[in-house]
This record gives sequence, structure tokens and C-alpha cells, in this order.
Amino acid sequence: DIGIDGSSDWHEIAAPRFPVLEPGGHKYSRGLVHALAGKMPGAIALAAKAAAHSGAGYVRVSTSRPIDGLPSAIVQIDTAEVNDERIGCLLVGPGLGDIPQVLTLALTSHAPKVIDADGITYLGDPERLKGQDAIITPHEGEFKRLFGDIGGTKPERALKAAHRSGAVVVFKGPDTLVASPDGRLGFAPPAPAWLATAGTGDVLSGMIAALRARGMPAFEAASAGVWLHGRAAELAGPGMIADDLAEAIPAAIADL
Ligand code: NPW
Ligand code: AMP
Ligand code: MG
Repeated sequence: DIGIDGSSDWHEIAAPRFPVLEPGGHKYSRGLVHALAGKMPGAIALAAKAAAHSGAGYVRVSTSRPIDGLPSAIVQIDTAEVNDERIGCLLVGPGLGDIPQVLTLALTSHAPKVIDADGITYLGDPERLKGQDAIITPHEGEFKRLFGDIGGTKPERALKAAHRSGAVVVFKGPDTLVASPDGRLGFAPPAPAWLATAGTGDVLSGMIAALRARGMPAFEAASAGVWLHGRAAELAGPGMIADDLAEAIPAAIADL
């Protein structure tokens, strides 16, 4: 039985834990995000760009073919050092396509993880998340693929999914909410309708990965990421595309 209590908004949950930049830090101490690419390089490029704009000191992408437009990220062809101790967060799923082996490789890593998109689809069984320090970011379709038909309201379904998988669940949509296996629930403020456009989910996964890599705990990183994502969409305005959304992140952070 999971009761819905302790619900609160981002300011109560995550604002006090938002990372401050240490003047003496360096790129590794500011968080290394390692992203695993797949068949659609555009999606991981959006996520990598969003992670960099969200303050990750270092973004690395493993891929089997070159990815354009990412001069600040290290792009590694045909290697994936998923057990590098410096990884603050591993990101898998955006643009992955039908390469479940990449997900299986990610699950061998001890690093905290954000699993999105096709990574969620190819998990198959939420039991595979047990013992993983994972945040998953499903939309309604991905949620049903992984958890089947869980009854109840959206908050009840999210909490049951978090409880079953042991992962923090960011259940996306016009009314995104964040559920923790320990029963905490965070509600995002309503996001502008123009956020529903291709690639914005990929941007969100990169943002959350950066905040996790910068040291925020999973539930707080997920909540802060969702809140900043909606705020960046407001600032980017109607007609924005996912590329614009990633570029609006620094203004959303400056606005805090
Ligand atoms: P319906 O229409 O409701 O019956 P998929 P995806 C259902 C990459 N991308 N929101 C819906 O069914 C992603 O990262 C690459 C959305 C629909 O048929 C993934 O790797 C881009 N869908 C991959 O593409 C930019 C909902 O689910 C199905 C839903 C596929 O991701 C774009 C869609 O799910 C994209 O991000 C909801 N709220 N509720 C790039 N630039 O390279 C139900 N559905 O098939 O997993 O497709 O989300 O587009
Ligand atoms: P994805 O489904 O992975 O492409 O992610 C889409 C993003 O847009 C998520 O952050 C959703 O929460 C958000 N989103 C989807 N539908 C709406 C909507 N109607 N209004 C506002 N935001 C939405
Ligand atoms: Mg998506």
C-alpha cells in the first residue's frame, strides 16, 4: 500500500540542494556525464548539449559513428568506458533504437544512471532496475511498455512504479510528476503546451543527468531538472524547438 503524502513542489524539494559552483573546482569535479549513443545521433546530441548547458563539467559520448555539432563534448568512437570511476551519471536511451546490448552494457556500470526513451522500452522488466541507482523518464507510452496497466491515478501509478522498480520515476506529460521509491512525490508546475515537440524529452534526460553528475541526489536532481526544463521552455517561447530549449537552460538557471 502506497499512500500519497508529503507531496510538495520543486522549491521545497530541490532548490536547497541545487549545486553551487566551487571557485576552485575543475571540469571533472563539476560532474562527468557519459552518454551512450545509438541509431539516432540527433537525440543524444540534444541530450549532451543540454547536459553541458546544465553545468556538467565534462560530457562524453560513446558512439559507433561521428556526431556533428558537439565541439565541447568528447565523442568516443567504438569505446564505452562505462566503468570509469569518474562518471557522475551515465545516460542511455535517447535515440538508442533497437540496440538492447547498449542498455545491457550500461546496466553493468556502478555509476548512477538516467534511462530514457528506447532504454526504457528495451528494459522489458522493471526488476532489472533493482540495485541500480537509476532515474527513468517515461512518457505514457514508455510507462505502459515497462509497467503494463497499473491502475489508479497518475500519482498512484508513478509511486507504484517507483516502488516496484526501485528507481526514481519521472512520469512525463502535460502534468509531469516525480516519484521516489521511498514514497516522495513531486509535482511540476504546468509546462507550456509548446514543450510537446520532438527532442524535448531528450533535452530533459541530459539536464537531469547533469544535475545528478553534479552531486544532487536522484529525486532532487529529477525534480530540479523537470522544473528547469519547464522554465527554459517558458523563456524560449512559442515556436521553440528542442535545440532552442537546450540553449535557454543557462537563462533558466540564472533566473533561480
Ligand atoms: P499513441 O500515438 O498515443 O497511440 P516511441 P518516441 C505512445 C528518439 N527521438 N508522448 C504513442 O502512441 C527518442 O529518443 C529522436 C509520446 C506513440 O505511438 C527515441 O529513441 C529525435 N508518445 C525514439 O526517437 C527526436 C506517447 O508512444 C508512442 C505518449 C522514439 O521515441 C525525437 C511513441 O513512443 C525523438 O525524441 C506521450 N505522452 N503517450 C532525434 N532528433 O533524433 C503514448 N504514447 O515509439 O517510443 O517514440 O517517443 O518518439
Ligand atoms: P518525450 O515524450 O520524451 O518527447 O518528451 C516530451 C516532453 O514534453 C516531456 O518533458 C513532457 O513532459 C512534455 N510534454 C508532453 N506533452 C506536453 C503537453 N501537452 N504540455 C506540456 N508539456 C508536455
Ligand atoms: Mg522521449
